[in-house]
Amino acid sequence: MSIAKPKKPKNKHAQQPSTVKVDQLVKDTTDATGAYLTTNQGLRINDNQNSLKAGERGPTLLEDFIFREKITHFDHERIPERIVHARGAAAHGYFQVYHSMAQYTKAKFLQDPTQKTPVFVRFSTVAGSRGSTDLARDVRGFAVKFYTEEGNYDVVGNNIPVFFIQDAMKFPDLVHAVKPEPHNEIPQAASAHDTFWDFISLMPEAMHMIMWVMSDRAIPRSYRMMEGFGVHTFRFINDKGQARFVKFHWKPLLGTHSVLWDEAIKISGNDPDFHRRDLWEAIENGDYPEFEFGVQIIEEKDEHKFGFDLLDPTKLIPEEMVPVQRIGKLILNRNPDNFFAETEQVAFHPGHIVPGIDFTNDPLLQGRLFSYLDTQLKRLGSPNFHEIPINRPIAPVHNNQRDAHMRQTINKGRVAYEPNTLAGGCPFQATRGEGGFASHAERIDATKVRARSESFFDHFSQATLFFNSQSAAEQDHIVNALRFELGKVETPAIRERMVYMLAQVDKSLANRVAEGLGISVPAGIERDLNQSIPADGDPKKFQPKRVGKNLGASPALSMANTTMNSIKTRKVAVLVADGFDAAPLATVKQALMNAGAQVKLIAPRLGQLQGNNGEQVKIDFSFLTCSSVLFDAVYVPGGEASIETLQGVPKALHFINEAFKHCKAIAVTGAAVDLLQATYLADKVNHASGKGVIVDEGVVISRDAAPAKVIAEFIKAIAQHRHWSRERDDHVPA
Ligand code: HDD
Repeated sequence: MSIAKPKKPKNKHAQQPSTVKVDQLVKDTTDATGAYLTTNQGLRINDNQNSLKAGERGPTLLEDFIFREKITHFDHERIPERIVHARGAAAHGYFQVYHSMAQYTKAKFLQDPTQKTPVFVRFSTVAGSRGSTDLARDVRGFAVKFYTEEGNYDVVGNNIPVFFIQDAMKFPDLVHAVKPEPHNEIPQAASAHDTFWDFISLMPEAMHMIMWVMSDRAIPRSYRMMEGFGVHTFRFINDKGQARFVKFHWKPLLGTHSVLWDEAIKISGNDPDFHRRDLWEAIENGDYPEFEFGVQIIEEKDEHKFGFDLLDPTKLIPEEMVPVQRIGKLILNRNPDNFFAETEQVAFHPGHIVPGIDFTNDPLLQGRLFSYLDTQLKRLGSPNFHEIPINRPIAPVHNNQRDAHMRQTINKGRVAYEPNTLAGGCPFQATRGEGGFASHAERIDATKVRARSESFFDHFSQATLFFNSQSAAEQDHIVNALRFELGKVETPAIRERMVYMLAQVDKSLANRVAEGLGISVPAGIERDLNQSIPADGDPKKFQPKRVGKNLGASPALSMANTTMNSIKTRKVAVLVADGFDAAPLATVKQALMNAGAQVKLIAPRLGQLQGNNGEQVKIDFSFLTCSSVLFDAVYVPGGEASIETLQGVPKALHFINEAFKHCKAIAVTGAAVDLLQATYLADKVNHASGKGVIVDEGVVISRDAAPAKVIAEFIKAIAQHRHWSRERDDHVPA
């Protein structure tokens, strides 16, 4: 028998004589233009310069309620920073699906290609505090809040598709190990210290993730140029109740690009806000960051066909095995108005979910489902954090939760329970057909155990697959990163344990790292590793086992295979002094800008400079206020007088050498070719003594060619991102 839906009872208050409603009289205070300065009670302030005193030279009076209100508010301005992912930057935007995904999921925001779902995305680093550098070697957070009409849905992911640990039980240990050491709070935002590597060297399951964080993925060029991943396997559920497994991906349309470690540490000094600024400026310039949403869908019957467990968050599904279908696009087109109100107070939670999407039993995900709500209570101070504007769903919220700190909603009526008759049964439950969330009815027949499935025990195969899939340059960078990180470790036994672990991934990798550390790979270290198993566990099961079979490679794992067809939003430095060659500069600049690049003029001093045709140009930076590491490419136009000046400016020569060292595209025209004689690119000039355009490992040289030819080669060289063959040139000291 079906029960008729209860009707909303008439609001008794509506029949009462109308009274003045204060909430309707409250003014919008978001814009202070033309407004008086007031206290928080709305009292206009007459003197914001002086506290109230007993005489001009007398003591301040306790009576000064204006002063006390101001200082009290100030004293309480900080809220606890996020325990992880404290440092971040965010943006608003929207998401649009390309075609209906109804076959796989009933999630409404994935049905209609004409519908735009608002989103708020926060990118972050994990280990550092709020004020730490953006360029730390670290995993980047990639958290997306979809404001759907069925409620908020959060994909709280990272820029790396796997994680350090398999069970949330180990998360506090991992985070304690990577954070600054507790006795002296050193080092900030860095994993290169003893406690991190002590822990990792005892956790074979971390080895796949370690390959990723030691790769250049951990030092992205921009938040706009990194991939994102949901990491865990989730479920898609369609309206027939059919479930499939799904992995989520974000693919940046500008490709996946990184900086070099030497650059990262220099950027950290030059501009610790590098990624935050880059995101902000791109949006202000109208270069809206774009990511495609990708899914890997796996039928339930195929759950066990992969040779690893889909519930194990230290594993990925190679794209060559299950292709990523790109199903929609995310566009970030608006900067926040207020960092604290939005970026700092936004509260993500993997448990914010909508009908059509569900969890799996991944033990890391299961633990996260507890942690995020708990952390919001601590950080935002109240279970009413969902009422903070940035967290408010666009879907209507009705329930019987009441009161608590800072409650904003003024609920009406006497009923705050369910079932009820006094409010006509409202608010009432929704059937599945009406969008009511019903958990996927997974069959579970199990023994209660504190244990891990043996299907989680292969800790090295995918670490090896990742290493095998990297280009020679990428492998070199992993070796160097490990030499750096372990070189900062002071305890010899930790270094030895780590190279032993690396030997289980790849012998040559271990040998190269060991050589840099001046040690050799030890034969066995089982005794130490026994610490990381349960007290009654079988040590044999947990010992590292080197990968036997040939795993081949997954080309999708290498950034060498990423998109390299555009120079959009790339930053090009132009080095000039008075008397620069004005005509080619104007043509090259315009062509680069037409292709979407940003061009900045750098000179020995700020102000205006004069070209060889008398034209004045405004200088963006002096050599003192910027550095080559903040740019993607360098162009030096000719002009005898300009080049003569630059030859006497060591910072200009260093700029070119450093850009060369970091494998960036460089173009020089006219008399600027002579400037190269004073740099470590002198060899290139000697080769380039002929006419026309000479292109050598991303260096474009021309004394006399028409700018059009130079431009075409320069754009091609910038789009390549980096010219790694130059790295073997180790004579450049920059
Ligand atoms: Fe987490 C924040 C991503 C495992 C507990 N996590 C946080 C953020 C991201 C992730 C992107 C920042 C969100 C924002 O911008 O506000 N976390 C991940 C991923 C994980 C992961 C991809 C593994 C696949 N996290 C993880 C575990 C736990 C937590 C296993 C605890 C059991 N994470 C938290 C947290 C944070 C958090 C303590 C800190 C601040 C916050 O939640 O809001 O609850």
